[in-house]
Amino acid sequence: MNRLLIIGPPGAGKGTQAVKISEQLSIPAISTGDIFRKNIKEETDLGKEAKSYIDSGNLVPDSVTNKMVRARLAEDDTKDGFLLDGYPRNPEQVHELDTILAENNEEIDQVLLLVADNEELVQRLLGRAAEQGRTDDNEEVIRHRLNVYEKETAPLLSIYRERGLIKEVNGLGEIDEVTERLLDALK
Ligand code: B4P
Repeated sequence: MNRLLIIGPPGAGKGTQAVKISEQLSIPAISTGDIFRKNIKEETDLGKEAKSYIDSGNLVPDSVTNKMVRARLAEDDTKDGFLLDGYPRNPEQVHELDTILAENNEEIDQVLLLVADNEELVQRLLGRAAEQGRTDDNEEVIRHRLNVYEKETAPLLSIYRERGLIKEVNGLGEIDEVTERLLDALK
C-alpha cells in the first residue's frame, strides 16, 4: 500500500516532487502548505487563522493543522493511498497521524526524506520569491523556516528511522532526475 510521507527542509523540492510522484502512483498528493495558502486566498476562517503564522515562518498551531488533516484523510480518494507533503512537522503531529491511521488499522508505509544543503535551499526559495511572490519567501523568513525545520521537524526523522521507514534521497540536480531517484527509492 502507498501511504507515504515526503519530508525535507523548505526548498528541498517536496511540493514539486510530491505532485510528480503522486501522478506516477495514482494517489493524491496532500500538501498542508497548499491547503493553507488556498484558504488564505479565499479568506476563509481557517485562512485567517493560519496567515500570521505562515507569513512569519512559524508552524500553524497543531489544533488547527491536525483537524484539517483528519478531515482531508477522511475523504474517499485516500483509501488506496496518499502522499502527505509537509505533514507531520513535529512530534505531536506524528502522534496525531498515527492515531488517525490506527482508527482504520492503517499505518505509514514509507517516508521519503529529501535533502539538500542550506545555501541551495535559500537560493531556490529566493528564486521562487522573484517568480511567485509568496509572502513567506524573503530571506529573513526563509532562514527562520530553516531553523524551525531543524528544531521542530528534523527530530521526527529518528522516530521514522527507528521504524525502518526512511528512504533518503539527494534533492540536488534536475527535477526529473530527482523524481527518478525517489521512485527508485520506493521500489
Ligand atoms: P510548505 O508549503 O510545506 O512550504 P515549504 O516547506 O517551503 O516547501 P515547498 O513544498 O513549498 O517548497 P519546495 O521544497 O517544493 O509550508 C509553508 C508554511 O505552511 C510553513 O512555513 C508553515 O507555516 C505552514 N505549514 C505547512 N504545513 C504545516 C504543518 N504540518 N504544521 C504547521 N504548519 C504548517 O520547492 C521550493 C522551490 O525549489 C520551488 O521554487 C521549486 O521550483 C524549486 N525546486 C524544486 N526542486 C528543484 C530542483 N531539483 N532544482 C532547482 N529548483 C528546484
